[in-house]
Amino acid sequence: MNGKRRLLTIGLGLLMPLVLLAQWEPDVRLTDDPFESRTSFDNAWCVASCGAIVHVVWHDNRDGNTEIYYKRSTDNGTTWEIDTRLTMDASWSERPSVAVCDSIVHVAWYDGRVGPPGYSTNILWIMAQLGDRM
Ligand SMILES: [Ca+2]
Repeated sequence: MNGKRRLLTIGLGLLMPLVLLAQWEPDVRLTDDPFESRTSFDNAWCVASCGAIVHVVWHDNRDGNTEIYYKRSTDNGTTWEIDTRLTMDASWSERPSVAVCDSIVHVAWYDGRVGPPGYSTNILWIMAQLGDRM
């Protein structure tokens, strides 16, 4: 066994107990409307956190067509603020992803509002400062 392989084996051996000992908290229901709520199909980042602040984005059609929604917790998910609708357009808005850097939150999604109706998919983006209501 060469030196790098031995070091990797030792590193994995040290990390494995930490992974096995991870304690997951109970499930928390974040949406409560009669329509389907979905995160992105392609496993994009639908959750981002910075410190104790956790941001979640998803899409659902509670308002008659798919829209992007956002929810935030400022206490590591113990409590959650109300849902915030980020898009207000009659065309579909789906598959959001979220990123956070310091106090800036970025949300991108794909949307049918630009281009020929029903045929065009475009990427839209929005940002907010922490503390702002999105
Ligand atoms: Ca829409």
